[in-house]
Amino acid sequence: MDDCLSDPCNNGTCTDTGSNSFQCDCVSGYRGTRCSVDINDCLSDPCGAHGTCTDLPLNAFECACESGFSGTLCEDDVDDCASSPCQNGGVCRDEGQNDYSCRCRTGATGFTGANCTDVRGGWVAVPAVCGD
Ligand SMILES: [Ca+2]
Ligand SMILES: [Ca+2]
Repeated sequence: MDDCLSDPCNNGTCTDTGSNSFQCDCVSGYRGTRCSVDINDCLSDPCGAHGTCTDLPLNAFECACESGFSGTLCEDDVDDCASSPCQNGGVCRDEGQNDYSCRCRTGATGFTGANCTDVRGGWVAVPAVCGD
């Protein structure tokens, strides 16, 4: 009789190989004698150090990225300078995960503070008013 009639291969193609014998040709992503084992696609740690991997059916997985990282494999360090946090002409530099630093403009009317919002020395140069 045809041992493939009962459809024993869950995720594969059955070949009758004789009396009470069959062989399953598994589709990619499954293994086992009846192709019922979903291969864990997270074993190779595809999401890296900044993501958590979830195995999905077939050859698929999903990465949940930790804060500050994005991309399919969480490989992109989010640009923390994108919102232009440095004020008054300060130059922003991305410092990795959820961090940035500002290099503030210095000089007579320089600025300081984390976002270059404080006037250096605590005074503001105002135009002199003449002929009051
Ligand atoms: Ca899988
Ligand atoms: Ca960053």
